[in-house]
Amino acid sequence: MTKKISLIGAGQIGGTLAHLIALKELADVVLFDVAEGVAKGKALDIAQSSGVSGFNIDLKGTNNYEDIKNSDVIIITAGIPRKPGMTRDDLLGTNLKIIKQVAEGIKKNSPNAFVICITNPLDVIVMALQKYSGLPTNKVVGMAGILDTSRFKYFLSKEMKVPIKHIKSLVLGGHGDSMVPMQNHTIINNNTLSDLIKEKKISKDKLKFIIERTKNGGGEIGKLLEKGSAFYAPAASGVQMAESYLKDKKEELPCAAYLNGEYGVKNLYAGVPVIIGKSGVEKIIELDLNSEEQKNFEVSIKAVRDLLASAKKIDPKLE
Ligand code: TXD
Repeated sequence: MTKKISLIGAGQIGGTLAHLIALKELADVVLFDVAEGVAKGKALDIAQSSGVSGFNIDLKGTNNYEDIKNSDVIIITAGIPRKPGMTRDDLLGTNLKIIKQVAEGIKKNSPNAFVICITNPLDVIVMALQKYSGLPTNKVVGMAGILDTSRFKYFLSKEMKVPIKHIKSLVLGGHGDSMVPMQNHTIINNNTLSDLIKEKKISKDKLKFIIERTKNGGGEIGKLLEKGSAFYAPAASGVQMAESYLKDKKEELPCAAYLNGEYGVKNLYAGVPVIIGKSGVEKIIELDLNSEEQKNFEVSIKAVRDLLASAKKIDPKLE
């Protein structure tokens, strides 16, 4: 039977998600947005490309939550994106209100779906989504680590002149400024990044520059675009998570997942490697961190906790 993916938010990322899902024939697509015309217009436009691309799935645009009934996967991008100069955290108040409505729509219409949240500020919004919806924590997950890792891999591949497929990497922690690239878990042509630094194949300064550029990856694009923020790479990252779930691929992917003691963290969403298969988040992979990675991870966790405290001030129900 054809699977169903509902996309809540039909903006830049939502539209790109719909197109990628269609091209891969991953599932039928429902595009939901409060801006009804945008959802319907994009669904129709993509559907009309099937004559050229040859895909055979249904696409529907809507502003009615009943249309998301019985979704296998729901991907949320509803919210306002960053404007130049804004931090992800500036988005908190508005996006919390939006996510509450979305959570209620999902709870009522499609409580068995695997839900992937993309809306920023990611770690706190995904936590709020899980609390507001009451869905099990293994079925609510956030997308950020795949994107941060992909950006890191891209910059490394350009610097080291190595095809990106020959690079394996992992970025841990919160999305953006507090992410933690893992040097011992970054493998370039069978060598760890730590070894490559020792062998002077890449200088510490170059690596520092790449890490900073990765952390600021979204900001750099936002500045160039002037309006809106990155959407191609974020959408590709969301699709990888949906595909691993729908096809039970059990891929190991860095995602914002609910920690209940893992990494010494309780009752918080943070970016860690997880296995995604037919049961959702099937396992959290606990890596050995060296002291510097541990320190950076703790800074990252503190940033998420601080922002969560601000969220709780806005809505005490998040306690
Ligand atoms: O790594 C990551 N997680 C991210 C996250 C990478 C890039 C961008 N990231 C965030 O995704 C960004 O900061 C935003 O919070 C979301 C969505 O980004 P996008 O670029 O797609 O934003 P758009 O184009 O403004 O689209 C948002 C849509 C828009 O069409 C609104 O009408 C709609 O959300 N919207 C709603 N839909 C449903 N329900 C409600 N309440 C609603 N409010 C706005």
